[in-house]
Amino acid sequence: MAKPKQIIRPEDITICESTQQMISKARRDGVELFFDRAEELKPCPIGADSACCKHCSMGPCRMNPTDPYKRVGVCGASIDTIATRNFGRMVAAGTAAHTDHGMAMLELFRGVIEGTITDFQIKDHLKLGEVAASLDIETDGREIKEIAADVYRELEKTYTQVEGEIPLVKRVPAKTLETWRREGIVPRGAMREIMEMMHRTAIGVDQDYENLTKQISRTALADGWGGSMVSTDISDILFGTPSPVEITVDMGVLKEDQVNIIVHGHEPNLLEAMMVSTAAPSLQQMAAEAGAKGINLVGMCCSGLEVLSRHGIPHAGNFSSTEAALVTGAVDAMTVDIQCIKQDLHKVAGCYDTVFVTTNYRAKIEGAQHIELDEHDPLKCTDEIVIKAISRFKNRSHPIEIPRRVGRGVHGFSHEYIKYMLGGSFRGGYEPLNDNIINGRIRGVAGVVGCTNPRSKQDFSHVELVKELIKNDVLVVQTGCSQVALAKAGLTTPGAAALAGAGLAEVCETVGIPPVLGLGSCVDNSRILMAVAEMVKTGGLGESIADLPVAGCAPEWMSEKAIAIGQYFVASGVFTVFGHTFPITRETKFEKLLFEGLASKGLGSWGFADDPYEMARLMLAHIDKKRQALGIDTARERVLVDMDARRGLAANE
Ligand code: BF8
Repeated sequence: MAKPKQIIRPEDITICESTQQMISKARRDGVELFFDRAEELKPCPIGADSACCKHCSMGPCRMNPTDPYKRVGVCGASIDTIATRNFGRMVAAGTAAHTDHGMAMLELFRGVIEGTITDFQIKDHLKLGEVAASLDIETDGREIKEIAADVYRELEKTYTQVEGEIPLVKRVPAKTLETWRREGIVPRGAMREIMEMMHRTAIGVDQDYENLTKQISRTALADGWGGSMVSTDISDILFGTPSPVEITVDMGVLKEDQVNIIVHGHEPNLLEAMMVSTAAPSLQQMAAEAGAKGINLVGMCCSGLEVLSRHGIPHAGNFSSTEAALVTGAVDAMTVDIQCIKQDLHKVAGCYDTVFVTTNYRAKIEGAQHIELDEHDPLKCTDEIVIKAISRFKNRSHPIEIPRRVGRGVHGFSHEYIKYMLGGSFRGGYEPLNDNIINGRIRGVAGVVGCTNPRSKQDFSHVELVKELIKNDVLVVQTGCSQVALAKAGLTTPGAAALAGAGLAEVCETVGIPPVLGLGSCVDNSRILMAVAEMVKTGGLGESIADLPVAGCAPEWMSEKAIAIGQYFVASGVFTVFGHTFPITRETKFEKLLFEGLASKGLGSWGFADDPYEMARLMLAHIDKKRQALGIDTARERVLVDMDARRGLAANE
């Protein structure tokens, strides 16, 4: 007799109560979600350990992960060559995603400068000036468009520069850059680095795992200090640099009596255009005539985080909740552009007659309706989608069940705002942050970022890890789906300082900030790079990023983009822990290089843990080790550190 299929309880799949509720509803409705497939489809054990090479037709060659040096591939490739190649291609793909997104933003910027695109403008002149100054572009007495044209030309090199160093490495602390130069990993343009990465990982090319790892770092750095940073800078220039804003998250932001439109994806232009369409009096009128009390625009994933940070647009949930939101039956339209769009959203949307639209020529879904966003006339696309959503509202035929939960928080902390909030308008700078780290009120800073993954309980590791960190006086900065998990759990409110250790709580209460700062989408990890660069330049905490008492973590990662981000943090000098799974064969030379060897070269290192308490332990141990090396491990008594003392500390290293 066949064994009865075990039904997993929703509370074992996710700690997000709204998603739990929708998993139950989907089961009642007979709708399959990705959680179900994650249960059915066991991951390939050889692939999970990166012990398979399929880059030519002599294979695929499978190694034995439990005895990795027992055999080699048909061509003779060792486990180290194979795993490094696989890792390199993940970094290349992740870097390509971020840099192609950044390039799209740059093209939009060029259209605005040339006057061919008129629906978007240069909104943040201050940021334009700062970006220009950081690239040594003269701004005094010049027209905005002239400055912008020069900024465009410099930033284009981030992609196209065939030799030399990309312009944005000017922002890297001197000693970190010196290490990169010594290691030969200063990036050229991303196109060159990705091309070389793909070439060197093809059959019969680079078969020295250490040499390959250098190209892996260089490619990832072309993402973090290149394509992602360009994306953040240009999005700020065009749409405004975020500053703290009160936000709402979770599925309770959907409204039964309104036309609900969810924008999911990554490029902010679609949502910015959608904001204009949904506010248009003619479409508001059309919605009212259909019986709606309004048009409710809501974001998901990173698109949602871009506009949550800039404009306080409500956010319905992170990656693992995108199908679940459709199960409410309340979504009249969902639009998607690029990245992290599950193919089955189209099918789930179909079960509830939700209008599902792809909008970008680079990311169509077989069978799904496509209405392309043309930046020269963006409202043509967004108006059409709003009209379709109104029509679906009018003809709603499915019972609606919206979870009531709404989380609140304060988000929108850019690295520029961190400077201002800690220093005030007279003393804007990172000195107060560094001082509070030196005097021990703040033990260190942690970036907790990244995805959710159906193979680990949704949001659980994010929330537990962050609670552990703040309890131990670690200030947490966040991007991506992680911050949505924390916002739902109420940890991005200033009141969450009550959960922090005494030192961190005192700083948060004095400044009026949460202990967990949401910095934006995944490309905005570049804001974390800028923040750590500022910390080094401010002084007192060492000379390179690798000296800082900081650590990073992506507890529930799933995307190749996360691997690229992890590698650029590691190559920048940050100890970076990934949770639940790591694409490597254990007990190999490549593993030793990533987890120990890179740090001995002056870079950061990778860490891995399967539960959030162990992740926190690893990160705290690293932060304490760095504090000890800086000679500030005993500085927990409240010493006031002035500039002289800070210089003294730096000189004593
Ligand atoms: O870039 S955190 S699941 S949405 S990959 Fe995707 Fe991961 Fe979310 Fe944004 Ni980032």
